Amino acid sequence: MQDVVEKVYEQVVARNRGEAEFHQAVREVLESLDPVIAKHPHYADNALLERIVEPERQIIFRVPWVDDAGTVHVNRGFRIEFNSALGPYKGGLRFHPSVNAGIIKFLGFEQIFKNALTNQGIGGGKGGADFDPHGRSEGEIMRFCQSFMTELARHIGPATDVPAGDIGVGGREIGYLFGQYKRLRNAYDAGVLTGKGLAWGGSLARTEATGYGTVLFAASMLATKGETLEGKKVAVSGAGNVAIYAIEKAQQLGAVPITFSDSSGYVVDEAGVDLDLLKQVKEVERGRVKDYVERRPGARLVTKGRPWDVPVDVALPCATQNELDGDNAATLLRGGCAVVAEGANMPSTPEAVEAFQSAGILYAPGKASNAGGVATSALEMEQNAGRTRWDFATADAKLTAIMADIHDSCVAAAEEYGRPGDYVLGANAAGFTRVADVMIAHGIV
Ligand code: NDP
Ligand code: 2IT
Repeated sequence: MQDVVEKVYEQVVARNRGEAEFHQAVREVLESLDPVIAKHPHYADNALLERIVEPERQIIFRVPWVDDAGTVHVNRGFRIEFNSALGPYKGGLRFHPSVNAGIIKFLGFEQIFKNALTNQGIGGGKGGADFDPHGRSEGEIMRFCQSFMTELARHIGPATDVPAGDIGVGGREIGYLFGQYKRLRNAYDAGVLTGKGLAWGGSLARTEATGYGTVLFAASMLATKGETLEGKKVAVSGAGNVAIYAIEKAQQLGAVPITFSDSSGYVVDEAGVDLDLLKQVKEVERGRVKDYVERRPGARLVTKGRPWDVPVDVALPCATQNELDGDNAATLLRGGCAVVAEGANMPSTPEAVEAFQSAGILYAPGKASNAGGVATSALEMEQNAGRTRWDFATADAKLTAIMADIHDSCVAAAEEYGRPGDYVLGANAAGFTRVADVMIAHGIV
């Protein structure tokens, strides 16, 4: 990294001690900025880089709640309002026991550039809690969401900060969060949250959007080589919202997804994933991947290793950060994998990214390839503001156009800065310059 950029990184490490994921996300963006700053040195003026790595506001709060047995629990809630240059803070809420300030900061930081890539006037933020929803009853989930929103409500609003889902937060949780927000504010501000139910302000295609967008991005990358997804074997990790709809879109485009996973292991189904069964197990029954294997002859559950051990043409990591390391990348490459599109946020470690890039395969970082979710959230906000509702085809066509535009912006920026085909540089440079130009226009704030 150039000196000016390296200094910013060192400051981030010193000021945010122990927050390894945040350091990792910042480093990846700053490394991409070398050619950008070399060409346009004014982006380093007026401490712009120092400002962009510092959240505008960090809210940390107590979330007390009572379980079914009457025991009181205390979790920690977060909302990091990172950057509002382009619009209201926008980004999901994650409920997972691993949540801490560093994880929410890394997610919020990524979100700034991802949201800029969508070109929809949304700033970057993220939130969540170190609450583990696994094994909790419906009543416990509802009371937790109500307590979480009791504090969060004072910080958010349709023009201020608009949360949505992420790991552990889906349509059910957004419902409980919205119900409590409405009650506290006495206002039906539909645009305060996205990922809502279709009967109360949600958008068609939002549920599918992240997974669909990830696969559309993979297809766009392949198209630059004159290829398609038809007949390609695909490894998917995760079995949640993003993974399920990545599998659906991959199948629609003629590919054959053969794996998925959760924290108990991964499933290999060489005949191709039975999507109806997977949805039944995961969306309806909220079960584990073993429940799929028990009902699907030929499928097997593997409890050691990762889906990346299975030879495939395409890998779609759709579970969580750093779930694909350098060894996994080497295994994938040996097995013939030539395309990686990230549905999760930062699923590939720096060593894995380095391996993909030196092998010259098509590799898309999550902030580009998984932007379809937040893009469709912005479409939901647009419908809410207009008190209108589009049909599926309309929302889906807009999502498809946005993903194509993000792909082309990455390609153009990678070329502009001298590294054609480098989607990491392309995504970071295109996202950064959009945010930086507006921060300059707004003065030192
Ligand atoms: P879900 O909660 O719906 O699903 C998460 C899946 O990943 C589950 O199968 C879960 O298994 C697995 N998983 C989560 N954490 C771990 C872990 N530490 N180790 C192993 N498996 C794990 O979340 P989403 O599908 O919404 O999110 C998946 C990824 O996509 C995240 O990185 C998220 O940030 C990203 N993303 C999500 C968007 C969205 O619109 N929802 C938009 C853009 C990115 P288990 O149940 O066993 O924990
Ligand atoms: O990581 C992400 O982009 C999300 N979890 C979706 C955010 C949103 O506001 O829809």
